Amino acid sequence: MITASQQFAASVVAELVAQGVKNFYLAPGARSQALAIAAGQLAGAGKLSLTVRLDERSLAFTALGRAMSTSEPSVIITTSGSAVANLHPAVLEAHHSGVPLILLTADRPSELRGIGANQTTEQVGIFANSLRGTHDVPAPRPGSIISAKDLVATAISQSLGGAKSPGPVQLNLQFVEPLSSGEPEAVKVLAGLEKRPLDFPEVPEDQIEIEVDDHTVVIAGAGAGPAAVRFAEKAQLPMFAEPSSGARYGSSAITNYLQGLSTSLAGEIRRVVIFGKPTLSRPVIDLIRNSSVYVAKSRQYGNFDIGRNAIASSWNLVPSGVADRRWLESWKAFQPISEPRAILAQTVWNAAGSVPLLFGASNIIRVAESCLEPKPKAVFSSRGLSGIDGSVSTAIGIAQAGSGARALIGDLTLLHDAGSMNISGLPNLNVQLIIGNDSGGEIFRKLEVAKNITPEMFSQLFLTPQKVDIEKLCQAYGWQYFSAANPTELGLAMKQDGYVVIDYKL
Ligand SMILES: Cc1ncc(C[n+]2csc(CCOP(=O)(O)OP(=O)(O)O)c2C)c(N)n1
Repeated sequence: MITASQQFAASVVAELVAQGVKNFYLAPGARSQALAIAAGQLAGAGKLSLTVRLDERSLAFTALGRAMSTSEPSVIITTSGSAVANLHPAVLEAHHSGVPLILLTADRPSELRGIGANQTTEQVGIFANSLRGTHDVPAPRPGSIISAKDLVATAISQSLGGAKSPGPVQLNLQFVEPLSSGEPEAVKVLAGLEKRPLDFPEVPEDQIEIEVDDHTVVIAGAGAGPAAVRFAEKAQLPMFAEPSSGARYGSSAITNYLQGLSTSLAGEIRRVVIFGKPTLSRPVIDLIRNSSVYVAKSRQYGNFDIGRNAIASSWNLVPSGVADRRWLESWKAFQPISEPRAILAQTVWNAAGSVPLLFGASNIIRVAESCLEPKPKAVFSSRGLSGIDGSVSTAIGIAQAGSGARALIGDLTLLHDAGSMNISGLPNLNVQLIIGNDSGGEIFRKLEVAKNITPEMFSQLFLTPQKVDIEKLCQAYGWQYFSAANPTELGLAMKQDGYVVIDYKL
């Protein structure tokens, strides 16, 4: 027997594959069963990569990590109801950091909305303005099955950004009973489809020249990439590159620019040229607010203009002129900071090999900003919203892209996403979670609030000390556990393959 549900689901999934999408993520559920069957059939035939996880929140962050790493859209399949809402944190991060996702959210037919039907809510609009596109697709019924080809083409192109930045797209797919059947085989459906590769939008060719001098610096925030390095090196300018900029390398990169910004040298800066999205430190944001600003537009972050003072922006910036070498050299005078977190960050940063590194959003990436020597590296961090959520899953998704992953995160960041340590159903991957364990949220000590309340209150409301036995957590979820108290022990533990937690006591 062939059902309309299965026929439509098979064509949606097969069209996605035919049009170049490879990475699929599924959480179990009834309403989405036809999509699950189609994805399972194509995975069985080696036509797509399918990852099945129980918790939709973990699932979505895993898909996010894969898409961050590959720049290709990850497809996420869920059932109806709160399952869809569990995608929200990762959808927000994808929206704010320009990462392509395609959500296939199964739904009951629209006539059952608002009358108390089981597991039925307003799935259209649930993500508000965070989507590049939403399509509420009526349930396929015998004799009225819409063509999936154009729907899928639109979803892919919206997720890749078109004129905007890449981001999440929702296909809300209504299904009525019968919800599935064994036929048609999605593999056969795929065989009849025209194949084409993903069509990434071109970066516009517009270009402007920026005059540079001994009062100019380059700021490279998250996602800045090699363009920032090329600009800075050509003009011999100092470059302040955040750890997750993908630009913290080369002769222009400054190790401890934050210290420099606290000296009289800062007063020499009049002009800044920004690549990517800088978020980490107040002195850099203040500098942007108080300078003449030029912005390199980026596919991920669009036209970054935090001070609303950009004089000009363009997709391609070219320097006009060259600064005096002494200007660059004067910024290299500042030594890396030295403290236990810095030693941890340096040991991980300098570890041999080319394993991609994910920084959690807390203290360590801020310390890293002032101590990591320039070095080319694949680095990621969720700087769209700087959430401490989803870091374990994001690392797993990055690892799935092929080279493993190392995440350097705080202990609360680990616990926030501890459920993602459930690796049932996942293949053997090399994922190392390196925990800077200070038993709580030490980052809050840097906030003004720390001075405004008693230590007891501060501890209860902000530090939130934790006493979780991380070793037992690892045992329960099947991760290898290593405790490390110094760089040598850390170095040894980082040589281990598989799912590894390294508990580094700060
Ligand atoms: C989802 C989310 N919730 C809350 C926060 C606020 N927040 C920022 S850092 C932090 C504590 C992090 O603690 P930990 O991971 O142990 O790192 P540490 O500060 O000790 O380095 C919290 C709760 C956030 N960024 N994201």
